Amino acid sequence: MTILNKSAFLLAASLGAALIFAGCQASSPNSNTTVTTSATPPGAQSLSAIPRPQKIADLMKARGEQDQALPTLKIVSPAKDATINGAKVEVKLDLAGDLKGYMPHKDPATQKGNHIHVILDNQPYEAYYELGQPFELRNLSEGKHTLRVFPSRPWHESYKNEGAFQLVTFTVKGGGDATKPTTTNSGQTVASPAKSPAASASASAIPPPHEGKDYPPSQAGNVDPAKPLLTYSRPKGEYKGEDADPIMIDFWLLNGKLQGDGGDYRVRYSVDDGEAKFLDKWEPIWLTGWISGKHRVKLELIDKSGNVVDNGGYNSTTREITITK
Ligand SMILES: [Cu+2]
Repeated sequence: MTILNKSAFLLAASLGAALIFAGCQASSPNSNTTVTTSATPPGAQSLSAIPRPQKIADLMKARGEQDQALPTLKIVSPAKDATINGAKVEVKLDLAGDLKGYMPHKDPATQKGNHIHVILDNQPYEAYYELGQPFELRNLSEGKHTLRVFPSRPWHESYKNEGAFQLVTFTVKGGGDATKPTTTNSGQTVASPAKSPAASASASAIPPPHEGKDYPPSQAGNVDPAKPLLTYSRPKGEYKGEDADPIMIDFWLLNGKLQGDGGDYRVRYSVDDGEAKFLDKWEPIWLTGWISGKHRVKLELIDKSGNVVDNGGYNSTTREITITK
């Protein structure tokens, strides 16, 4: 930067700051009278990307070398193209690679920790913490399904190294029952149609339930694992309080490079069907400016011509999230 450019930049920056400051000052005395004529409609949301939050940078520092780990996964069960009788499928994974201390586990005190993102078909991921026990995919509908897995950090940012992501297709014969009770992620029954008093009395003697999830019906997309595949990971579910701003967008990209990484592809995202924005590097971003309520986040893999890359429908995914500030 030349000296002239630098001073022009500084001048522009200070002018900008002065304008913002002046704006604040000017608006406050009349705020009582101008509030109803404001140009901003109530509930409008303006999002902007910010650098990795300090909170997360601090977490990384506290983890030693873990963020430089190169964890790899192997799906031991279900086997590729397996046919499984019954609605329950056990997921068993082998974790290997250069782990540098990386190990999935939920800390009972904080309810946080390294975990695996487990994705059935194109449903929102489930978190899987204790790999010593299988993760149960329960109440699966009959037919073909896909399973995708990849390792994640406590703040849900995925590991993006070669071998971290795995996908298998399998088939369920004799599917699940939509009238089954709903269970939580840890497998505890939330609402059961019948429970005997004896079962409750001996509850403390029952070993803790496996991690798992009762799934609503879904089918596999017609996915070609050799073609570019975008896997939506975050955001999902509910965000409350200090977790509600900023919110991270993160994804897994298989068989393709983004333009900023020397490839041909782009990831297009939009929130609440608003203006489309592009991600040209495979890394998470953090968006700030969310307002309370339900929001739709859409992530798509786009080719050079600006079209969504077809791969079984998975390359265009929309999730609804709920924010409570
Ligand atoms: Cu996660």
